[in-house]
Parts: sequence; C-alpha cells; structure tokens
Amino acid sequence: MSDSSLVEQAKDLRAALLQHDYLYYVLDAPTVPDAEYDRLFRQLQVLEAEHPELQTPDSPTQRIGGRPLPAFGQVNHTVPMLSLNNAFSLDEVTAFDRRCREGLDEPAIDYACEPKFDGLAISLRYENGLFVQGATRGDGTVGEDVTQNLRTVRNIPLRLVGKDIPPRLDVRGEVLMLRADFAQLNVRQRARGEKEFVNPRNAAAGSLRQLDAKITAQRPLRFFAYGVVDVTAVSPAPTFHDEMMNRLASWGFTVAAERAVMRGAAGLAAYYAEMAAARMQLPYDIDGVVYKVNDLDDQVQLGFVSRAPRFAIAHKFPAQEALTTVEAIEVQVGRTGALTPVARLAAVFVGGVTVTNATLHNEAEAQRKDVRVGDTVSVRRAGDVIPEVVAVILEKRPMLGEHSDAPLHPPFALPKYCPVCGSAVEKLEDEAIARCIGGLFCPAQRKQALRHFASRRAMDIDGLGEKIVEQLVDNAIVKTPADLYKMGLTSLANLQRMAEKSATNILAAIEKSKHTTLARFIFALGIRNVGEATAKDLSRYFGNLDALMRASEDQLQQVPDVGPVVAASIAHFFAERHNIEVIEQLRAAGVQWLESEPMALTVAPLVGKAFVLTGTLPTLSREAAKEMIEAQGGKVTGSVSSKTDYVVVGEDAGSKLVKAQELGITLLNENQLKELLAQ
Ligand code: 5U1
Repeated sequence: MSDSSLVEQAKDLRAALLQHDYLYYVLDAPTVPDAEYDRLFRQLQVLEAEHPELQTPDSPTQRIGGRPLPAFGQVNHTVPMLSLNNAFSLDEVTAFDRRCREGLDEPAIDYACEPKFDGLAISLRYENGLFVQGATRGDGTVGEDVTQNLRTVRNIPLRLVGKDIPPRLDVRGEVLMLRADFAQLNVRQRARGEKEFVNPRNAAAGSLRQLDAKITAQRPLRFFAYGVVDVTAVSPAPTFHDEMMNRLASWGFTVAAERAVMRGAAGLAAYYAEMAAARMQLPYDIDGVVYKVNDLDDQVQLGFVSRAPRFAIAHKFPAQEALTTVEAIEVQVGRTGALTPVARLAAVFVGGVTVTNATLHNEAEAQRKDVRVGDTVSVRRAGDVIPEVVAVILEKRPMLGEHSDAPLHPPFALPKYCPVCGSAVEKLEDEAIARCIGGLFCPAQRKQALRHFASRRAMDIDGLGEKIVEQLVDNAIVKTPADLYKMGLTSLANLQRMAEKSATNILAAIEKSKHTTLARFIFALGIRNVGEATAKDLSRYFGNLDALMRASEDQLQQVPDVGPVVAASIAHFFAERHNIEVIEQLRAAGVQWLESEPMALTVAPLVGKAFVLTGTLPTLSREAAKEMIEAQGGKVTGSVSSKTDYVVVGEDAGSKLVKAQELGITLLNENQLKELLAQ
C-alpha cells in the first residue's frame, strides 16, 4: 500500500499536469517550458510504475494529448494519432536499435531519419485526390475539425497532383511556422500593438486554432508531411518509408529536405550529430530527430506498445528552456556603447550547458517582459545563441505567490549615466538601443573593440583573451589596436598570471596577424553595422583599402547588400580623423594584405553558386575552404537541397553525401575544388 504522502504527491502531479495541458492545448498559453512539463510527466510515470495502485483512469499518463476545443467540430481518428517514445541519450537509441533487431531477427536495420518538427500534429484526409477534412490530434482519438483553417495553409494541396492517387488517403504531418515568417509576424503584431508570440510553435498553434479562418489565412503557416495512415491503400504499394515520402512529395506535399536513410545505431548517431550541428541553420525549429524502421513490412511486424509505435523513436535534443530565478539585473556596455541589461541567474542546466547569465536585450524588452529581481523566469539557450529570458512565471513572483512576505522589486530601468565611465547615456528616438556616448574614452568600449579586433574571424590573434585585454586597458598599456603592435615582452610578461612563455606566444601571434586579408582587416576595424559578410563584400568590390576609404555614400551603396544605413556608418567611420590615424599606425607597424584593382561583384566567377561542405578534407580546414569559396563570390550553406550546386566531400562524409547523390548534385573532392577555384 502507498502511504498518504505518495497519494498526495501523485494527486499534485496529476493536477499540475492537467492544468499545464489546459494552458498548452486549449489556451495556447503555456506558463512553463516543455522540459518542465516532461520532468513532471516522467516523475508521475515513475511514481505510477512503482505504485500501480496510484494510477487513476484520468491520469495524464493514460492519454495521448490534450482535450479537443468544444468550439470546433469533432473528428474521430479512424487510426489514433499516437505520440512517439522519446530517447534522450545514445544509450537509449542503442537500446531501441537492439529491440528492433531482436524483434525482427535481423543483424542490421536501415532507418528513415527525419527532423522532429516543433509544430502541431495534423491529419489530412483526401478523397479521390481532393482535400476533404483536416483535424488536430486532440486527445489522439478525437481531434478538432480545422478543415476551413487548413484550407488557408498555402502549401497544403487542395487537390493532389501526379499519378497513382489513391481513392482515399490520410496524411499525417505537422503545421508549423518558419522562423523567418515568425519574426516577421511578430514585427507586424508589435506594429499593430497586438500580442507577440513567444515562439514559432505557439504562433502556429494560436494561428491554426482561430475560430475565424480569415485570421488563419493571414498567418504564414506551412504543413510538412511525415507519413500516411494506411500504406496498403497506396498502389503500387511502397516497400520503404522513404519511398512513401517521395510519393507524398510527388503528389504535392512538402516533406523535410533533411531526410536520410541510415544503417544501425552508428548511422543514427551520425545523423543526430549532423542535425544537432545544422539545427540553427534550418528554416524551422526542431526539437530532435525521428528514426523509423524503413521497411514498411518490418514496421507492421514490430507493431505498437500502448501509446506509441515500436518501430519509431524520437531522439530529443537537450532541453532549450528551463526555469530558474533572477538574482540581479546588471547593465553591460558593448563595443559600440550599446547598453544591455543582463539577468544574473541561479545556475541552471539548459541547452547542454550551465547558464548563469541571460540577456534581456534592451530596456524596452526588459520592461515588456517585466523581469524583476527575485522572479522565476524561463530561460532559453538555443545552439550557440546567447541565453535569453523568455518570460516571467508570474504565479511564482514574490508578493503574488506563496512567498508573500518577500519584497517586490521595482520595474527595471536603465541608468542615465554609463555604469563604466560615467558618460551620458543617449537613446535616439527611432532606436531601441541606448548607448554610452563615451566612445573609446569608455574603457568598456575600448576593451570590446580590442577583443573584436583580435578575434578569430578578424585579426585572429591567438591568446589575447578577455582577462589579458582587461589588464592591458586598465593599466593603460593599450589604447588602440595599433598599440598592440608596439608592445614589448616586458609589458606583457608583467601582467598578472602571465608566464613568459605565454607572453612570447602572444607576441608571436600578434606578429603573425600582420599578414592578413583585406576582408578580415575591414571586419576587425569594428565599423558599426559592418559584419563579416559585409566586410567580405566590401573587400571584393573595392579590392583595396584606399578605394574603400575614399568611397562616397552613393558609391558604397553600389555594393550589393549595402543600404543607406550601412553606407552612412562606413562613411562616418572613415570621416573620423582618429580612425584614419589608427589605420595609418597599423600599416606603419607592418599590417598588410593582398590588394587588387576594384572589381564589381558580378565578375567574381562563383557568384550565385551554392556549396555544401561535408566530411574532413585532406589538407584544407572547413574554415579555409569556406573563405576560398566566398572570396570568389560563392556561398557556403549548411544543408543540401535542390538549390545546391556543388557538395565538397571529405573523409567520413555522412547523410549530406547521401542526399547529394539522391539529388544528382555535382560532387567535388579537395583537388577538384582547388581546380574549380583556379579556373
Ligand atoms: N518527423 C516525424 N515526426 N513524427 C511524429 N515523423 C513522425 N512520425 C510520427 C510522429 C508522431 O508518428 C509515426 C511514426 C506514427
């Protein structure tokens, strides 16, 4: 028998999960990150597994999804819309592969691998090729009839095209919003003074479940198909899942471009690693990848467990959102003087790392989210992106929640004077960003400018890290980048915790940095609004620094992708006497690059050509190959699609190679790449 505290614990968990289900599925307004929900769900699952008498028929563990919204009509799913079991580690994936091999009595299995879309599961019905009904998952058995809304989703075929269309077809997939569309939608929402969406998934859910289909029609939704309910209805019968996916594409459905068939657990691990690396470059949010036994007969043989298929599993990425508390809000001063409020957090593990700081972006954002010291907040860290505070969990705010005697801190406001140098803080009317007007007088800006100058993608001075730059500026050894080239061994070796060997290495790195490229040098100057890509464009277009320095704003705007704002920043930078002096000193110190005659971009031989790099090349690093391609006007992208012109293949190339072969894209080895570049 369970003791009363366990009964209470199960009851509390059930109540919390049901409340979160309601907020998530019915109101589209979740108050906790998915990872927090998953944690509570797993806790209840474990409790019920250890004490089966605690399980109740209405426990959230006993059903598949949320409740259908009564405002929509109901649709009975003839075949339930299941969820997938999750794997959170390679061990769990290996165990999945073992179960499949044992269940099928096969030594090695081919899996169809796909991204796991972070969207809304949908079922579409076609009769004689005509779209007749669309439904949400609902509770898995009964969903909401959202046919009218789905008709407004531009890439859902209203009539199927191509051949061998079955008389009746149920297609399953996900409705989502592309990241770029989501960002634009929020700009529109803000401009209209309407509520912004927290993330693309919520925006997609909120948009699809509108009672007025006209509103849905204005929202940029997409549907990605990932399977059909009854493959036996398809003729000629497909043998493999990936064949079925190609058939869906031929009938007019959008399917993920990043699909691949991989063999065995090692193949799955390689696919996972590749997708985890490509994740931030994908046009949509994914929260993991899905592996399915590719052979459709084998899928039938493996069958289902209660809530999920045995032949498939979702391999989830580490949670990107987690809850923690705000210990302080500090203000950082950036390279261009921009003041950024930063929340200091109680340490929390999110996105695969421990996070203690998160950006609040600017004063207006901090005030809009109303983040205050003491608040419980959800923090997001996606890929290499700086962690950010997504939202405050208001129910947990001191004064409002259970800690009712804790003090309530005032709303956040930026200081009027720079916290580092005391200069005034200025905010232009049409800019969200407030800036310290101290320029290079402000030690914070000077330090950032030097760090940027020395950074890997700029002058690439190895070893000149944050702590060293800090001391160099604080001890007035270095004021401008040109001073770096005047430093002697003693001034460096005298810094705290600096061994003579390290000082010698840094001096050698500074010496080496003198031989650079024009693009790197332009980028290193730290001109406002001139990032790495613009620096490359400017270098290609003007060919030499003097031509760039002499260029008028009109001439600058002749460079593709340089608009009036960027042109004004560049002209402003070179109009500043102090900047010209620093450049002259740098040249006098021996900083040099290969110059050429001005050349219009269109003359560059690889303009308009898209390359993908995969595997390890024999002599060139990925970075070097990328720079060489870009120097001739080519673009290097992360994933293979029909728009790719060349895939450069090295050793241990993975699914990108398979994809390129499927699409018939020209493959190059390192030597062939060099030949192409030499043409
Ligand atoms: N990409 C993808 N997502 N997803 C979700 N495929 C896929 N398949 C699913 C689900 C629930 O289910 C089938 C394996 C039945």
